[in-house]
Amino acid sequence: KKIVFSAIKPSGEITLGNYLGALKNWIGLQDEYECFYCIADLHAITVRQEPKDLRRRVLEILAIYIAAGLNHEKSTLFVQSHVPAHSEASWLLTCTANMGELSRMTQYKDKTAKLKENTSISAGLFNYPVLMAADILIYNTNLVPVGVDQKQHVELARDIAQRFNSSYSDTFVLPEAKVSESAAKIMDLQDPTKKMSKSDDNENSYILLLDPPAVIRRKISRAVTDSVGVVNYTDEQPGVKNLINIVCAIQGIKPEAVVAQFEGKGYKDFKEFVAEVIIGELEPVQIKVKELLENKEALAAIYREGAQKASRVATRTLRKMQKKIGLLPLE
Ligand code: AQP
Repeated sequence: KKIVFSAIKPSGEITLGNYLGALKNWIGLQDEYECFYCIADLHAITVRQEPKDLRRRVLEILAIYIAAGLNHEKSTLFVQSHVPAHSEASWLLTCTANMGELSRMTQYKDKTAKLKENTSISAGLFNYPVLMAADILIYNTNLVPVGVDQKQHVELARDIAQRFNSSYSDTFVLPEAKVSESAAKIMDLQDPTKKMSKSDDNENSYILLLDPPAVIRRKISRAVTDSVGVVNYTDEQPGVKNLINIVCAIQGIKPEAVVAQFEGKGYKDFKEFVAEVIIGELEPVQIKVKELLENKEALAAIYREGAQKASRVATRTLRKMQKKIGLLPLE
């Protein structure tokens, strides 16, 4: 079986963007591939997190994974920091990556550009793509299902793998990004020229997976559109286009079908429809999340088992890397 790896970082609550761009697409891969789905807590701490929020969110995200349809008997569900091989492999790959390629990563440039002047930037934020390369490579991953914003990082992982393979000898499988079409990039509801992000300061800019129906209705009704007043699927109307994309990603239909449905109708009707589509998708997941969070021991059993399964594979690759580099084995 080919191998799939993907992760979400608990740097905020999961958004509709994370769900449609990533998680929803992971579910269908479980039968065909051997899947490793991780909660990337080490990635979240590249910017400061409140310790108790971070702990709560990791468990919540595990519950969301399961509620959305990931099955721990088919896939390996685990927490990144529970598998030390990620950090160890990351250092080894830090010595393979170079400053130039890391400086060219657009996510790093965007994130640092947003920081206020004189805010110190952690070296972790700069090194983030190397840790991500380690995440992917230690499982011999073939496919990485991600949103389009992460495509560049997967390509970097591939470059680093290739370099390691040619400096030592064939070690890593070369991974490929798998980007879903309609949900590749869900945009910010307040500024549809930038992507929806969980760490945005303005809560109206995103829908959270756990937002109650009333909040979803309110946020969608406030979503920025335009003065055209007609539901069209075009770059000239990025706000409307984004709402159409959301519907398409949820219902698996084409934009033209949504446009046809709203011919002769205004944005109010359209937005009410979009909100109900989102609620219809998220409500059943929310109910299951609540149930799962009532039994924390059962969740702990799942992440413990996941860590064991992941560690077996990851440690094997790590040992291979150490040996090729020339580190003296302990045993
Ligand atoms: N707006 C989006 N549309 C489609 N896919 C998205 N993803 C993120 N935002 C969108 C995909 O979600 C997965 C998990 O992302 P992540 O948590 O690892 O990091 P991120 O891409 O940096 O996500 P955020 O929400 O923007 O987090 P912050 O604000 O903390 O940086 C990835 O597959 C990503 O492509």
